[in-house]
Amino acid sequence: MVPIKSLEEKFQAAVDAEIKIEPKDWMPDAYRKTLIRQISQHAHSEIVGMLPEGNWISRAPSLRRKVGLLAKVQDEAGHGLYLYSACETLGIDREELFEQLNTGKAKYSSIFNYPTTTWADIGAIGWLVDGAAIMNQVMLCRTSYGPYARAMVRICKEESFHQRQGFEILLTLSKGSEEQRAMLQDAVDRWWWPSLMMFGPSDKESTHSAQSMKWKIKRKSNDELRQQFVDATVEQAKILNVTLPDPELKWNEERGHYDFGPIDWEEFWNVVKGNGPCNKERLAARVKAHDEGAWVRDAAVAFAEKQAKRRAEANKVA
Ligand code: BYC
Repeated sequence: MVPIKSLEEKFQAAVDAEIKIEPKDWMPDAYRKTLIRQISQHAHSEIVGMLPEGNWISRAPSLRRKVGLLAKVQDEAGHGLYLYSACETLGIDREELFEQLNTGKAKYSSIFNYPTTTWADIGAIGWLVDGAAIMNQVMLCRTSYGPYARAMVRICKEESFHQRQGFEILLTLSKGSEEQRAMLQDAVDRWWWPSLMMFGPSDKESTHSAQSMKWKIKRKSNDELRQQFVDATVEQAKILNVTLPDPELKWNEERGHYDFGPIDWEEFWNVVKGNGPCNKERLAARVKAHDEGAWVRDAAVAFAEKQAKRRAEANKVA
C-alpha cells in the first residue's frame, strides 16, 4: 500500500503544478470535506438566493423588467444544479445535501436573509450582491478541483449579465423622479454593509482560508476580495450618483486602495446563526418547495426504473 504521506505529497505537488484534481484522483479526506462544505454552501446560496428576488417577479414594473428578472432567477436555479452535480462527484448524495439545508444544519450566504422591500432592492441585489459574488467567483474558475472550476466558468458568465441588469435598473432610477432617487439611495443604504459581509470573516478570523489557499481551492483571501470589491464599487457609485453609507470611505494614496469603516461582525454572526430578519422565512419556503416537489422526484425515479426494466427485458429478448 502507498503510504498516505507520499500520496499527500503527490497530491500537493499536482496542486502546486496547477494540475486539476478530478473525482477519481486520490485526495486527502479533509480536502474532500472542505470542498463538500464549500460547494454545497454555494449551491444552497444559489437556490435560497432565488427567494428574495422571486418576491418581485409578479410586481416587476414592466414586461421587459419581468423577463430580465425571470431569466436571472432561472439562471440561479441552474447554478444550483451545476453546483449540486459538482458536489455529488465527491461522493455525497443530493438528497443528503437537501436534508442538511432543510433541517438548518447547512449554511448558505448570510446575504439572503435580508428582505426585499422595494423594486430598487432588485437593482441593488444585481449591482452589489452579484457584484460581490463575481469578485469571489472569478477566482473560483481557477480552483483546484476540476468539476467545481468548470461549473464556475459558466456561472461567472451568467453572473456578469446579472450584475449589469442590476446596475441598469439602478441607473434608470437614478435618472428618474425624486422619489425614485430616494428609493435607490435607501436600497443602497440597506444592502451595502451586508454585501461586504458576504466575503466572510476577516482573514484573522477565517478558520478555513489558510488551508484552502494551500490547496488552491481559494486563490484570494476574504479581505483581499472585499477590498477589490470596495475599490471597484466606489467608482460605479459615482455614475449612479449615490452615497455609500460609510463616512470613513476614503481613497488612501499610500495603499492605493479605498479605506473603509469597521464591519459589524456581531450582525454578521447573528445572521449566520439563524437570527437574521428573514432566516426562518427562507428556510420555511425551501422546505415547502421541497415537500411540494416530492411528486416530481417520485415520478422521475419511477420513470427511470421503468426505462431500466424495459432495457433489461429488451436485452433478454436479444
Ligand atoms: N454567509 O473560514 P471562512 C450567490 C462561514 S453568492 C454565511 O472564511 P471559507 C448568489 C463559513 O462557511 C454567495 N456563512 O470560510 C449571488 C465558515 O463556516 P463553516 C455564495 C459564511 O469557506 C447572487 C465560517 O463562516 N457564494 O450564490 O474559507 C444571486 C468561517 O469562514 C459566510 C459562495 O458560496 C457568509 N457570507 O470562506 C444568487 C462562494 N462567510 O463552514 C446567488 C463560494 C463565511 O466552518 N464560497 N461563512 O461552518 C466561498 O468562496 C467561501 O466559502 C467563503 C467563506 C468566502 C464564502
